[in-house]
Amino acid sequence: MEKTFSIIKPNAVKKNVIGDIIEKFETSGLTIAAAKMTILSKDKCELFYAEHKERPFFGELVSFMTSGPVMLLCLAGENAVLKNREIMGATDPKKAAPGTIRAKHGDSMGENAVHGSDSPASATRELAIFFDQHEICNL
Ligand code: 3AN
Repeated sequence: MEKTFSIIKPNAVKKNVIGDIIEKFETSGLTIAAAKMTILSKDKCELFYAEHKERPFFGELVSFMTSGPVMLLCLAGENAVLKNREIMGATDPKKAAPGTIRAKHGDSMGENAVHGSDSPASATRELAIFFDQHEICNL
């Protein structure tokens, strides 16, 4: 059973669509192994997005991601990383395939409703930033 990391971003939480997004995960074969509502600290958010530090949108990205509550999730399932990337859709909601979470709930490149790890190695790194090992259920 593979695990991946997901964030339901502040714009999606504000729109009250957490339930709709979780339903999409569950009906696509992913199971919630951990969940946490929180507001990200600037420090943890910058650590999480460290690879984008030099990008022009970094400041805007951190300020948006710390602007309100988010839901942090560990999703488990067969090929969870790839499956979650498919369910999310492309980074730009305008280019995301119909039926994907970003096509439905994304507002822009930055405010694109969800994050999902891009590889099993990223999933391990990202989960370790936000969850203690005992907080993740082995399903
Ligand atoms: P993805 O989340 O689809 O893997 P990345 O890794 O290229 O996309 O980008 C990480 C995050 O940075 C994205 N989720 C998005 O919120 C933000 N981002 C990427 N490109 C832009 C951009 N041109 N303007 C604003 N934010 C961006």
